[in-house]
Amino acid sequence: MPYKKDLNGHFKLVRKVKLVQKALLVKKALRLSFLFLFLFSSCSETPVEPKIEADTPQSPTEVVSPDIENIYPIPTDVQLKWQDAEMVMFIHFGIPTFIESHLGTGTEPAETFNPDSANVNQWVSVAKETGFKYMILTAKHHSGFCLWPSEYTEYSIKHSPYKGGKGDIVKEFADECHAQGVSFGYYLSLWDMNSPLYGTPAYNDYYVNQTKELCTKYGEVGEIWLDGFLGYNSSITHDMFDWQRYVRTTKLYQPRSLMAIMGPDIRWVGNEDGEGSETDWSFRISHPAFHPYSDVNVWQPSECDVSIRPGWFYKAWDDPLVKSPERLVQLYLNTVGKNSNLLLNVPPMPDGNFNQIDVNNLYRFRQILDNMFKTDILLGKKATASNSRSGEELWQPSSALDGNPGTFWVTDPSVVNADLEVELDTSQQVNYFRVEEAVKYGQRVSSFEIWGYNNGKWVILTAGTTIGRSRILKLDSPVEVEKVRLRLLTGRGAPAIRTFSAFYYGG
Ligand code: FUL
Repeated sequence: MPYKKDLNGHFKLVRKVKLVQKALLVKKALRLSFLFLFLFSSCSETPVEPKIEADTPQSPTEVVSPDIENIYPIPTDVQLKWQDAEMVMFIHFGIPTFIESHLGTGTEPAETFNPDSANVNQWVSVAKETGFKYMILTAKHHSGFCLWPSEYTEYSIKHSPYKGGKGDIVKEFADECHAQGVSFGYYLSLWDMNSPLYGTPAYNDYYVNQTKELCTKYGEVGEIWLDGFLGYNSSITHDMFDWQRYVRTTKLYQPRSLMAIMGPDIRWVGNEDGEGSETDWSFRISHPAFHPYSDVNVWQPSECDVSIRPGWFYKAWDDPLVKSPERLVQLYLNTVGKNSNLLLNVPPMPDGNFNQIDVNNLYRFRQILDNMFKTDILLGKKATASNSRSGEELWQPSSALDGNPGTFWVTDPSVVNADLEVELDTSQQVNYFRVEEAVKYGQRVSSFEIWGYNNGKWVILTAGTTIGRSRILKLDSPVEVEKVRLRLLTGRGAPAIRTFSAFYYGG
């Protein structure tokens, strides 16, 4: 019951926040008692060395603004974590790695799959070091060939030369992900060119059995990709598949997994070019195929899949066409900057390694991003707002400028239209803005503007519709500003802004 689960997730969040608040209170009390001890001991004749608690700096996530009202739907804690992760790495590896086509026919012999190794350590390390916290491996792509020794088909790694037929790349990959603290995920293609059952009702059992294998043998699963592509036979249609059963089975064994595309938790953005939408709501009307109720809004954030190469599988002739670091940065801005997650495919070569060009471009991409967002011009600056919710210090404007994603500025419940103004110490050049809503209480803002003040006048610099988990806006050219203003125009309720930041990046 995903709707109920949403609420459960929320209650868990509330409990978590309350626990953190309690812990902070205890910490405060401890500090006070140490102070009291210190004062008391300094009055006595024999000075006692006061035992003062080492001042451990609080990690920013320890401090959170108090709860506000939800504007439904809201994310589960797992969805929120996934959205905050921003980037997922896709690994397409299989029969097409060893042939010319990107699809195969389902009839290539299993021996075709013949990698020297599967350098899972490199895949996961590169992903982790360049900022990808989730990964998805094509356990089975459209050819039907399985990278694990499935009990339900002979078309798998067990009949390939890899490790003399004793190999299991899903296991190697999952183990490495778990060891490095990266979330393990898999893609299990629905379209199966090898299975004689495909297109018959019995295929549902086959698919569910393979789902069970993947959900029970490889530890915790993060994201599962359920591609909606059914192949080119027009007589095979979506209503021939038991989507509800796939969801039930998956959630039974992996209740905290996120089912993407033809699943209830993550939605496809609608293209495979890494292009987010100008207006992106992280929810939509429930889908009758995989939600057990109809006509209600459900939280389902978007994801943009795209390959670092022209195709999904590695082809040596694509080497000169690997996306440049600058193009990867653009993809980040067009996806994460538009309230979506970036799902970037990096396909290993037939020898089981990433190509060095892909690796170099990924590290350079990371370096550019880090430089771009290194210095937040608005961090800790003086801020005022046309309205702020009274009663809590952590709901005030400074909470949007403290670099802490757990705190936010929020207006009174009835105030949707509001300004947040920030004054800089000296005038500064700026060309990027980043705004984030506290979406754990629901997504609210539907239009906003950003203004800049210089030489005695305010001018509008940029504008947008939705904000959501993250919105990044790039100005055509840098401008000099003494003050900036975030103007929230319309929305579904009181705006709750956890981040308002600005950067200058000259490239
Ligand atoms: C598509 C598939 O047809 C492609 O081969 C690829 O796997 C992509 C991620 O999804 O629908």
